[in-house]
Amino acid sequence: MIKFNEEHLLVRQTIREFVEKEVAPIAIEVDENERFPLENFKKMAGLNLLGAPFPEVYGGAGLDYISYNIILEELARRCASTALSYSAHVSLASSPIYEFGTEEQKLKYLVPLAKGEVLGSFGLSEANAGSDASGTQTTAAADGQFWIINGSKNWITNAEYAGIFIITAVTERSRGAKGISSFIVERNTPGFSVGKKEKKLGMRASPTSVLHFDNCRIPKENLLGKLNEGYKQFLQTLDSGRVGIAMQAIGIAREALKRSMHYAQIREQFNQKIGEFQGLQFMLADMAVKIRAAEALVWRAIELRVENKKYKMEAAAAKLYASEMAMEVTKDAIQIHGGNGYIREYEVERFWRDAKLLEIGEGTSQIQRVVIYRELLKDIEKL
Ligand code: COS
Repeated sequence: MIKFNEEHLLVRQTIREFVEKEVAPIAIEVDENERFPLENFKKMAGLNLLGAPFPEVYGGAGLDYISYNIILEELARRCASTALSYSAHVSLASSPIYEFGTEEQKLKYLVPLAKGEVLGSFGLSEANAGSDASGTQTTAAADGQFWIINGSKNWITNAEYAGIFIITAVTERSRGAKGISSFIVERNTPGFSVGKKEKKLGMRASPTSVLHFDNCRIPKENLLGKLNEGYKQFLQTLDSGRVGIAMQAIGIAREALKRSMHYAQIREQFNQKIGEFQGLQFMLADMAVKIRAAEALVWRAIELRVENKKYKMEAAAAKLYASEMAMEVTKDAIQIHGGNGYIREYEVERFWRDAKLLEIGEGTSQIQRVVIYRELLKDIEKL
């Protein structure tokens, strides 16, 4: 089990104070207006959080993966939209450049991302390539010193505000998933445009848009990693991203439990605090147990990743269990708050709306079960 060191405790305290002071007060408003809280990101850049897990030489804060996940959890407690956009920036857009980029690409693209001078976005999914990400239709054709990209991407977090995009495209159709590559696209590239912003159930302050590529010409050197290895790269990126999604689920659920505990101590019905009814005590106890079970799974996945061990199954298990747990816990939080739980002022209905995304993004619950089963098959003898 992971033991937090002084740095981790300091990170949690610092981010918690920041979130209480800056993020929490606008959380209701940004959800209501479906407004991206750019000010949160500017302030986080000031605290050097936008490149938290990357080395200082690339503009990062040099924190470890544990601290990064602590930041995510604390952000998600008060504004899950901010946490989601933050994780898309760090884990989905910046990490692939750090993991697979050349030194030149790191200096040119990772440094401004990590310093928070520009926001990052990751374009993988398409209208007909969601769970089946190998079904990518977007193409990248070599043309002298350029790649010419054509196609579109759907449900892309941060696109409206991002300046740097990591995208996937087919470079050799006949090779199927082994013919997909990753590319870095700058926002102002001719032929590239960000389309309509989607209206969503939850995570409403985290912008989601469509990307269009119409003979978009990018320099040859913007291929990210090796040719035709894009599929493998993003599966690796998603393993880590799924841990972050699980962490956000825990953040949301912990806040839902805290609100519910407080509410049960003040709300009176039948001449007593509702928390004195054993029915409610059981609900609250169950919520706490589920959160602890999710925490055990998530921190186990983090521990394995930190130790450079295989963690694909643990990441999928953590994501699956924690996101479903967050849906159950936030549903019960609404129930405990009764009529007040159903109105926006008390926020728990937002927690539930936000939690739903976590069962879908970075691989649905069904895909996580597929991944878990396949990992089990590989190692039946060890069961
Ligand atoms: N590190 C290194 N390599 C990895 C890896 C990792 N963490 N994870 C996978 N790979 C490699 C595999 O080893 C395999 O390599 P070889 O081809 O050399 O054997 C390759 O990547 C492909 O992996 P796999 O065979 O498991 O891929 P599948 O096509 O069978 O995967 C599923 C199928 C459905 C599991 C996969 O497409 C998936 O996760 N889909 C969901 C996509 C998703 O989450 N979309 C939402 C995006 S929101 S940003």
